[in-house]
Amino acid sequence: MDVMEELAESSEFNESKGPCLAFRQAASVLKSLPSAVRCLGAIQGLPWLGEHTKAVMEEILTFGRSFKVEEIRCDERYQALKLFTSVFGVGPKTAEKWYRRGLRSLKEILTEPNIQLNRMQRAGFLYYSDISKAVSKAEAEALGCIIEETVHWIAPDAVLALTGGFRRGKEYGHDVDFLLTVPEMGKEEGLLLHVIDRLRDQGILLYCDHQGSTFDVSKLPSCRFEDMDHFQKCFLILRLEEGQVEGERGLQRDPGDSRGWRAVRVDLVAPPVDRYAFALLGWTGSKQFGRDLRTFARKERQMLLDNHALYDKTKRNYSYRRLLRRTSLPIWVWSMWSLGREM
Ligand code: 8DG
Ligand code: MN
Ligand code: MN
Repeated sequence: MDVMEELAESSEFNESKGPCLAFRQAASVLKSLPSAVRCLGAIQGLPWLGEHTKAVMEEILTFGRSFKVEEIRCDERYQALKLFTSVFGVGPKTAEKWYRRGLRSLKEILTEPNIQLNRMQRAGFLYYSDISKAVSKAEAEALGCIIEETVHWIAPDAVLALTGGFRRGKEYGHDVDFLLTVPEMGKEEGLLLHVIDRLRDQGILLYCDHQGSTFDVSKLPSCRFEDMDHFQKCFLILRLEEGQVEGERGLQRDPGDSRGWRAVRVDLVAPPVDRYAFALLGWTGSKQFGRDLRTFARKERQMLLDNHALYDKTKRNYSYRRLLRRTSLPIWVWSMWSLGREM
């Protein structure tokens, strides 16, 4: 399945959206199987496995490796784009631009005089070795305690939830995602800014990119999964001290590193309380699961679902609580999970 992720990534770099999605779907189906595939017969009848995927799997089952994937791994362009996009703030477009200018390593980018990095990319390079290391569950929990204390010091009735991969039970993640809100509508606006100020005062805010809310109540839910949601949010880099992490392993870092702290990427999202359920569902992920759930809503239920709302196209209305109960959204979620979609 890692092979499928690599094929998806390579298609993404080539801007081949169809194949990219197909390989991601294949990867998530394979991940959801109870055991490793040992023969082609084992994947007969499974959804989302197209000819391309089957051909790659046949190669692996026959020769123990895929020549197509090996070719990609050796490809100079793939290697460079993969390296460049591993920097926080660098997307495929910027990576491609750098590649076209003949740049191949991170050092070359940093020493090339004509390259202007934006603030996010500068932070990405500055903390590169830390934020490219996986974040453990113990580290995520430690950050959860810090943020919870900060949030509750400001608003004792605030609600905070750990989302993203850790909410799905993953042991490691590339960042830590949180959702926060308050029972009184509109109050969440100021809360997030206040939290950021407090983290800064505590000396643990290494980087902050705050995005105000662009949420428009009158807009229908978006059909495109690629559209980001419009809630107020911030992408942070926080400083986590060694003593704050429980467990024998402590901080994830290099063996010779004696700093006693590491940098961690954190996302905070602050939806208004009446959108909390939809935001929680969306931000729990996985991306593939979110995409499938929206397709299911549209095709099987004639409804539009996104991170803000669920809209009934046949009745042309939203009615959040009633709709949530009537359409049994929690039951869809449960049944799709139990059908083995990627966790
Ligand atoms: P990881 O960090 O452990 O690698 O995985 P993850 O937690 O699943 O991925 P993520 O990139 O941190 O995003 C968490 C989930 O949030 C992801 O499944 C998709 C969803 N999501 C939204 N809106 C947005 C958004 O605006 N940006 C990002 N990055 N993710 C979003 O619903
Ligand atoms: Mn995450
Ligand atoms: Mn995230």
